Amino acid sequence: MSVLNTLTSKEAMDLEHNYGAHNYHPLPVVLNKGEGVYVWDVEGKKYYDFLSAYSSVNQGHCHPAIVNAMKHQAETLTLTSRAFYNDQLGPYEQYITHYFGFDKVLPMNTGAEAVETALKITRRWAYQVKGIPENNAKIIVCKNNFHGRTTTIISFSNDSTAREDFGPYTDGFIKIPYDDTTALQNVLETHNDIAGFLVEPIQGEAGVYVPSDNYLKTAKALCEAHNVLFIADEVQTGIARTGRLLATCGNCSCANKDCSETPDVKPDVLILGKALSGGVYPVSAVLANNPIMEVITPGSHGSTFGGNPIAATVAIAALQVIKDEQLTDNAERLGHLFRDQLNAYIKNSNIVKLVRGKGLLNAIVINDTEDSDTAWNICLKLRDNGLLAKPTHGNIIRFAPPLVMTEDQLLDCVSIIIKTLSTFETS
Ligand code: IF1
Repeated sequence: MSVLNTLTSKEAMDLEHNYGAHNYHPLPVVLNKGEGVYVWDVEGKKYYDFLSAYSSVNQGHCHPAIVNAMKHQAETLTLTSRAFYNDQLGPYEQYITHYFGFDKVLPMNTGAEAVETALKITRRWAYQVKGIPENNAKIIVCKNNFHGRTTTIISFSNDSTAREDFGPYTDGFIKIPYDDTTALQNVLETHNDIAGFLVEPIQGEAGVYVPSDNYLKTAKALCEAHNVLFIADEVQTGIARTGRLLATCGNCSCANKDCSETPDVKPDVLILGKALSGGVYPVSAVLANNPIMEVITPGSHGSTFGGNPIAATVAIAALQVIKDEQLTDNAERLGHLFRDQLNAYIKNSNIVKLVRGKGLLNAIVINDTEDSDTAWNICLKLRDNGLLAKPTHGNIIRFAPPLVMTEDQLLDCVSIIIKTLSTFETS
C-alpha cells in the first residue's frame, strides 16, 4: 500500500501504459480520492468532477450512507451465488420494484449485461408470448446508439472504433434513425416479426442528443399498437440524472413538480445500471411486469454475482439517497441554471456553438471539426483550472457533475468553464 500511495502521476500513468491493455485514452490526471462533487489527484490537487464516472456517481463520491451499507454487508456476507437464497436479495427486489413500479426485477452487474438480459427477455417473449416463428425475432435499434461493448451489442452499433474487426456479428437487428417516429412506423408496418424497440431516452455517447418532445411517447404508442416491447436503456439517463427519476418518467415515484409537463412513458422493459449503486459497486437491473418477466425460467439466464448481498444492500442505500436528498429536483433546478448561464456566454462566443441537455446531463458543441483537438485541449485547460470533463466525438464536451452539487458550487464551476473557454476565443 505504501508504495502505491507514494506514486507520482507520471509513475501511475507509465504503469498503466506498460501493463494495461490500451483500450482507453484517459485525460492525463491520476485520482486517488473522492468526496461529494470533488476528486483529488495524487499530488493533492482538488477538482470538480464533471463526468461522475459517466453518470454513475450521481449521489456524489463515497456517499457515507452508501459506503456504510457496503462496509456492513462486506463484513457480514458478500456472495452466495444464486444456488442459495440470501437475506438481502428479496428485500431489495421488493424495494426496487415498488420504487419504479414494476412487478419484477432481474439483477445483473454491468450495464452491458443488463442490456443483453433485456434482449434475451424480449426475444423469448416474442417466441413464447407473441408467437413469432423460431429464430425470426427482430429488434429495432437506433443509429448512433451506445448500449455497451459485448459482441451482440456492438453488432448493432455503427461506431467503427467499437465494432471493427470483431465480427462475425449477431443477426436480428434493424437500425433506424434516432428521433424519427416515421421510420419506426415504417418498419413496424412492413414487418410482422418485430419483438422490441431498444432506445436511449437521450443519446449519451452520440453527444447528449435530446430527442423532440413527443418522440418517446409516440414511439411507445406505436410499439403498443404493434404488440412490440418498448425497451428503455436508462443506464446513463436514469436515477435522477436528467431532473426526473427516469428520463422516460413512466409510472415513477418522482416528486418533481414539472413531471406532468413531460409525457408519461412507461417502458415495457427498463434497463438500469451505473448510479443504481452510486458508483461504489457494479449493480445493474432489468425491470418488467409478470407477463414479460415470466418467460425467464430456472437455468435460462443468470450470473454468479448478480443479486449478491453487497449489491442488494448498496442499491437500496443508493436509491434511498436519491429520495432523501431530493436529487431529482436538484438536478432539474441546477440544470436550468447551468444552461441559462452558458447560453448567456454563448451569445458572444465563437468557440462554443451550443449547449444542450436535460437536468445535469449536458454537453457543449465546440465550433471546430470532429477530428480537431480543440475540445481535448479545452479539457486539459479545464483540468488545469480545477474541473474534469471529457470530450466525446471529438468536438463535444459532456458535463455531468454529481447531483449533490449546491448552487454556489455550480456557479463556481460555470465561472471556471467560462474563464477557460474565453482563452480559446479567437475574436
Ligand atoms: C465505456 C459513453 C457514457 C450506456 C448505456 C449501456 C451502457 C452504457 C446507455 C453499458 C455505458 C459508458 C461505458 C463507458 C463509456 C460510457 C459512455 F461515452 F460511451 F457513452 F456513459 F456516456 N447503456 N456507457 O451509456 O454499461 O457495461 O459500461 O456498465 O468506457 O465504455 P457498462
